[in-house]
Amino acid sequence: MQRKWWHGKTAYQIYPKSFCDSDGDGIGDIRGVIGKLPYLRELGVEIVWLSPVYRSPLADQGYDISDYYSIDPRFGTMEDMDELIARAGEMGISIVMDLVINHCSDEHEWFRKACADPDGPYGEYFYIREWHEGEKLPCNWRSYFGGSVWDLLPGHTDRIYFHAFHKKQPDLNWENPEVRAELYKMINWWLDKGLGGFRIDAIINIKKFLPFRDFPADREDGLCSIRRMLEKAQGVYLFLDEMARETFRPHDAFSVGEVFDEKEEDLPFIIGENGCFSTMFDFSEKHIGADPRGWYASALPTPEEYKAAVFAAQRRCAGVGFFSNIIENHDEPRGVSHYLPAGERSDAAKKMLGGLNFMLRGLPFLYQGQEIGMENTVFDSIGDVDDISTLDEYRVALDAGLTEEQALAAVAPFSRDNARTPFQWSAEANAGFTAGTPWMKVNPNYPRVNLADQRGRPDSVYEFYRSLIALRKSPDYAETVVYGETEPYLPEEKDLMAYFRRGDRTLLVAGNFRAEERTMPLPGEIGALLINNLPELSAADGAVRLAPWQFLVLELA
Ligand code: TEU
Repeated sequence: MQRKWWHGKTAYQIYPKSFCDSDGDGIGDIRGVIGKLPYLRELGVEIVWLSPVYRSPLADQGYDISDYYSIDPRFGTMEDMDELIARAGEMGISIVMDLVINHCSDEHEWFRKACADPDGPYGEYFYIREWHEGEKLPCNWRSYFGGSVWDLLPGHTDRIYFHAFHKKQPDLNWENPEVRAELYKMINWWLDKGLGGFRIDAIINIKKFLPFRDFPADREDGLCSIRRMLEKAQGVYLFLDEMARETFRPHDAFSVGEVFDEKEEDLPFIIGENGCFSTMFDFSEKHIGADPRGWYASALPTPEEYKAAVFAAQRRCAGVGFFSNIIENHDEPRGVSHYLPAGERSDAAKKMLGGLNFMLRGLPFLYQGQEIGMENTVFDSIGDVDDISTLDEYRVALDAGLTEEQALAAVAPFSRDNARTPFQWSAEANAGFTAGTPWMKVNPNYPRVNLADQRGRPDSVYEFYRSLIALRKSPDYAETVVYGETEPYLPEEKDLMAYFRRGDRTLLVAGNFRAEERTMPLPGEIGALLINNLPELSAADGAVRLAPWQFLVLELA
């Protein structure tokens, strides 16, 4: 496998709105990130992905861009952004921005021009169709945030436009070469500034299954999940390969795709040696327990399901490329609340889950707050919810007959807002996030879970993550930790997740995924104990006793 500059690094996602507020307006900003660069260096991360900070009405928190060439004033200025890229660079940190190019905002100039003259050139930038009251829509696909993908074109009664996500996020027409050229120009403009690369949003959606047509309805609304069309659409990799050729490759830029539902045979085109992206997120765990009826009917993953999904993903990418491994992001609940049994919030369990994920082959991506064990938040009422996706799922739950109280309780564990509460820096007011009023309520657990309490405390979740990152970088072990193959160990043992990493050394990674002690036979002599999330190790007679939630990285002799 050809070595790349980013392979051995640890990546970190920042959700700028909730990271650090430098000016007291209650909204995190770029200057807040600049102020925390020394923190990020102390943690040891070297690639930092910022969720969108471009100019935006923030209908979907910045995933609705109205100007790709400017920074939203709420986040700062272009000078701030340039300074962030430069200062991070001096510290050995590459800044990666979000690339939201499946759609733009309905407030983008292109869409405004399309509305003003749908038959003119900008009409071709979007999917606009003629339609008259009472007529059937071109297709019955349900948008990700609920309702039809079609809406009336603003200012018109006889035109409609397509949006896979919110109606304020009209899809760009990638079939139009002019659109692609405009987007590539913009990408290169950013890369020329010295940006490390991009995380590419919702990218699998850019190829539509055309001409538009219906699929069998899967809910009572008569619509069908838009994922049905993704299964049929062919040729997305032609677009992506062109984009890579025109932008990422000449810059040797890092790119991580938000790719869902990929087919196994497509993996080499996506993340292989000449793939269109450097890497893509492994989302296979995200769909465990998902019910087509909606969040209200979905179940949380069990440890066995989690383990099976992770091992299957490791098998799929072996010999092909690197997945980016996560337990959470800004679209998901907190990993420790999602993958650990309900109510389990011990530091040991949090470290075990983080360690099992971090030590997999691939690029570890931490999400802000994961390193201190941040948990899902509490919603006292639906009024506490900001996220459009959660509001939609709440409505779906009500439509299914749940009471308001039941609906809130049912969607809360899946809410994207769980990950979007402000970072918990300290036990001071607003968790030290802002001197003003935070745009979103701070998780009430911040006096218990915060960075100030954990920094320098050797048994904290934070110091545990630092030791994982240090191991990944250590000259003696990097080769194996980064490039070693993954081989499951005793995969049929219930609630034990263990695997080898085989490189120039052999490591055994093991986590006891339950609140009871157990014994695990050892496949060889222990050469060295590299990581232990508990103070003791008890090994004798070719076996090791694992305390509840114990996590170990052992080097075998
Ligand atoms: O997400 C794309 C996506 O398909 C899902 O993660 C989806 O947002 C989620 O399942 C809904 O609950 C990306 C971004 O990560 C997300 O924040 C944006 O809302 C979305 O694209 C639109 O840009």
